Amino acid sequence: MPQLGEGVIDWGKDGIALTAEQKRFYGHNGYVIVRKCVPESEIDRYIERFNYLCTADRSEFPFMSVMRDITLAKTSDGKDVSKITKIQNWQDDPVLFDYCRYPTVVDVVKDLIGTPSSTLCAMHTMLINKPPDTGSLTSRHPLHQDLQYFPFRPADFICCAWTAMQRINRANGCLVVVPGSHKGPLHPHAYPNWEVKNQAYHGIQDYDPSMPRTYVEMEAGDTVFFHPLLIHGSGANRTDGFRRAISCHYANDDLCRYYEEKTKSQEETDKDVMRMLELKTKKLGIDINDIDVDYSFVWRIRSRAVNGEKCNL
Ligand SMILES: O=C(O)CCC(=O)C(=O)O
Repeated sequence: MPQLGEGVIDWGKDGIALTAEQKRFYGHNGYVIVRKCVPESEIDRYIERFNYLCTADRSEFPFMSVMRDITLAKTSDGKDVSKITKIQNWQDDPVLFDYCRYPTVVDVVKDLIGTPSSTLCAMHTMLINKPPDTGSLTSRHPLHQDLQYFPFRPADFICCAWTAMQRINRANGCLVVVPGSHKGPLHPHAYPNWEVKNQAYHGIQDYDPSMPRTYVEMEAGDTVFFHPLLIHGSGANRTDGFRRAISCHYANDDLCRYYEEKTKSQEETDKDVMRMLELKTKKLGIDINDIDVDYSFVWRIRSRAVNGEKCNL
């Protein structure tokens, strides 16, 4: 029997959205796939909004970050949708935030990290537009654990929802997961030993390649929910089209708290994230070195309750 979320989650009982069997699958494997979780009509709205946000005046969304693939960045005018690989931190965008609040998604997350009355916070929002690989394999995402980036705990009350916005398979770079790896420790991360690499895409250093991997192939609207210690990544996009997915990391606001302790490798990741924030806020005329800002501050200003009112995060 899984021990995750002991005392809060009843793994033997059906939840609001998941059967007991689906919940147990998550407990054993660290992920569960819910097919057709988000309707295509919603996905179409998010795609339309993504296209708008890429070209819009960004001063309306000062904290949203727009990332470009390292090999495409130099060839772009910054607003060319085809060069944008990811938009993050769109928690204040009224259209995209509907994804974080989408009732089926929220119900599944409550089944995995809370109870029907738990307050959930959206901690990190992303829409990933994986570009066709330029030949440098920079469209890959190295194997990593999301907890590496998070200064809040306990890990068992954090969960990511990642929804395919189209058919996603091995050809266009589906997610790859190592089932059961969420039961292990947080491994040391660093930049991978690749010739060219994207900023803040850190990977596990002591990865054991003999661990069996599962390729998560999905159709539009299918959603995979996964634990923040689950080892995962994604392959290169070897097709001519973009591969899109939308995701939100949730934390149970009743049970999670910010946490100061970090490993040496987390200190390096945190520095990278802080450097990115520094560049962003400089453009807004704010020097974060002039104010007393720690790493948890970055997350406090991003987190948004998806139901109820946040008290802790
Ligand atoms: O969508 C992908 O390719 C992987 C995304 C991911 O794992 C991440 O951004 O942490």
